[in-house]
Formats: sequence, C-alpha cells, structure tokens
Amino acid sequence: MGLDTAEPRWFRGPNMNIGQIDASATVLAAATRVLAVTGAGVSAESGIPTFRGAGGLWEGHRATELATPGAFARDPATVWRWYQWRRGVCLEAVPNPAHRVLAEMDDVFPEFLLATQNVDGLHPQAGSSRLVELHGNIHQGRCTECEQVVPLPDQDVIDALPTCASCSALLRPHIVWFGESYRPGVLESALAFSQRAEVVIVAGTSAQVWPPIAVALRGQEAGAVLIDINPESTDLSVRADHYLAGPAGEVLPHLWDATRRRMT
Ligand code: BJW
Ligand code: ZN
Repeated sequence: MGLDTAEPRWFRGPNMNIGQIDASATVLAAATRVLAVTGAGVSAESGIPTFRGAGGLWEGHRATELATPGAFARDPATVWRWYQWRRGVCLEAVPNPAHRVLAEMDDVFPEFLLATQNVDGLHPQAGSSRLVELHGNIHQGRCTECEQVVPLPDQDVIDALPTCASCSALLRPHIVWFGESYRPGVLESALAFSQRAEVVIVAGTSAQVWPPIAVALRGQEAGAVLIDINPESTDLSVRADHYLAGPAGEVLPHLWDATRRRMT
C-alpha cells in the first residue's frame, strides 16, 4: 500500500507523521547492517496477549509473577499449566505482516540480525533465519538436573508433569525467567552486532526488561539510528531518533514499502 493511498487512522495521530516514516525509510534504504529488536507487541496482532497490557492476566496471576524460578520451585504444576495454555495459543497463531516484513528484511539486507524477546516461534515460522531468541522458545523444555533441551510434546501436562527421558528429573520450560542469566553467547552476539549496526529497529516492546533494551541503546550509542514502533510511547520511544506510533503490523509494511521504493 503506498503512502499516498488509503492512509490509516494512525498517520494523522498526534505522535505520528509521514515525515517520520520518510526519514526512517531514507536511512534504512542506505543501510547494509540492520538490527531489529522485537517484543510481545509484534505478536499482538496474531492474537497472542502481551505481558503487561490488557490480557496479561491468567487465572488472576500476572505473567511477570509466573515467569520466575521462585514461582516454578513453589508450584511447578501451575507454571506448567500456564505455559501449556500459552503454547496452545501460540500453536493456533500465525505470523502477521510485521513478522513477514522482518523476514523480508532478513532476505534483503547484507547483514541483518533479529533479536527477539518473544518465545512464540512466529519469527522463524515467518522465515527469519538470522535470529536470536533471547528468552528461549516456548516449544522446548529443559531438564532441571541434566539440562538437556528437548522439544515438548503437545500433550496435556496438568496431571503428569513432564520429565526427562534420560534422567527422569522434572523438565522446565526452556525460557529465561526474571533473575536468570542468558544462555552463553546469545546476548553477546546481539550486543556485538549492535556495535556495528547502522540502523536499529525496535518494535512492540514496553522496554522494561533489561538487557534486551540495552542491546538497542548500545547500538544507538555506537552511532546507529534508532527507530521505535509502538502504539504507546515508552521510555525508549522518547530516546529514539524516530518514533513511529502505531501497530507494528501496519507501520512496518508502510515503512518497508517506503524503503523499497527508495532502494530501486
Ligand atoms: C504493540 C502492539 C502492536 C501492543 N504493535 N506494539 C532493576 C533495574 C534494571 C534491571 C533489573 C532490575 N532488577 C532486575 C533487573 C533485571 C531484570 C529486569 O529487566 N527487570 C526489570 C523488569 C526491572 N532482567 C532479568 O532478570 C533478565 N536477566 C538478567 O538480567 O540476567 C543477568 C543477571 C542475572 C541475575 C542477577 C543480575 C543480572 C532476564 C529477563 C527475562 C524476562 N523474561 C520474560 C518472561 C519469560 C518469557 C515467557 O515466558 O514468555 O520475558 S518477562 C517478559 O517481559 C517476557 C518478555 O520477553 C519480556 C519483555 O516484555 P515485552 O516483550 O516488552 O512485552 P510487554 O507486554 O511488556 O510490552 C508489550 C508492548 O507492545 C507494549 O509497549 C505495547 O504498547 C506494545 N504493543 N500492541 C506494536 N500491535
Ligand atoms: Zn535429565
């Protein structure tokens, strides 16, 4: 869809203007090294609830209370039930235009990295390959004893908690919870790329969790142009060089359309 046709509602919003899209497209079209950092908002239009927005509550629990090692130690059945419910939502979901545009960028830019905080698997499903899943993947489990990582069966785990086929210990979701360290190399690769990126695109994150946001800010400190896409302004939006206010599934296709027209 071109900018001069059917302008969506958010183009005329108080924080949004075509100049921001144009300026972002101009730097992107000239770039060869692009980093994207995504959060839950990118999957919102695929029907996956965000963590801190409406729908972030599950059976009265806040997601941020359940995604901790302490919650799992106290009550693994509840935490597993929550993950099993979320896995069901993720298995039903399909990538939206935001995921697809990021996969196209992966095909086009000579150097590209997508560092996602999302565990839903929609970025790889859309075709992104130069990808780091910073917080893991909801479809994998890890043994609490021998640390073996295994694909999870689509079975109901409420009555029988999943156990390790090798040592019979309890499995846990292969996810980075609050207070836990990142898997070796994962964060380092994103931070290293951020030092060389010319453009950093951040989309769909409340920018409350560190260190993923540090990856984006380090890129900006090292000279990259920082673009933030989110319908709501965050602490990162105010530091961004360009803040594109709107849903990622609409803004990213417009931005990409404007960029491709400048590339040809
Ligand atoms: C749209 C949209 C649309 C809606 N289009 N947008 C004090 C200060 C600073 C740091 C710390 C501190 N105390 C502790 C820390 C560190 C801590 C942290 O950051 N805490 C802060 C919350 C205070 N970080 C950690 O513990 C990390 N580990 C670590 O640092 O290790 C080193 C270390 C270890 C020990 C000691 C010291 C250092 C680990 C963080 C792991 C986070 N894990 C989770 C859950 C697991 C994943 C899962 O189960 O799925 O990851 S928490 C949760 O938040 C999840 C997300 O990936 C993450 C980020 O959330 P996200 O993606 O931003 O989602 P939301 O819901 O917050 O926002 C959605 C946004 O989308 C909103 O802005 C909407 O407006 C927008 N939106 N629709 C575009 N259509
Ligand atoms: Zn084991």
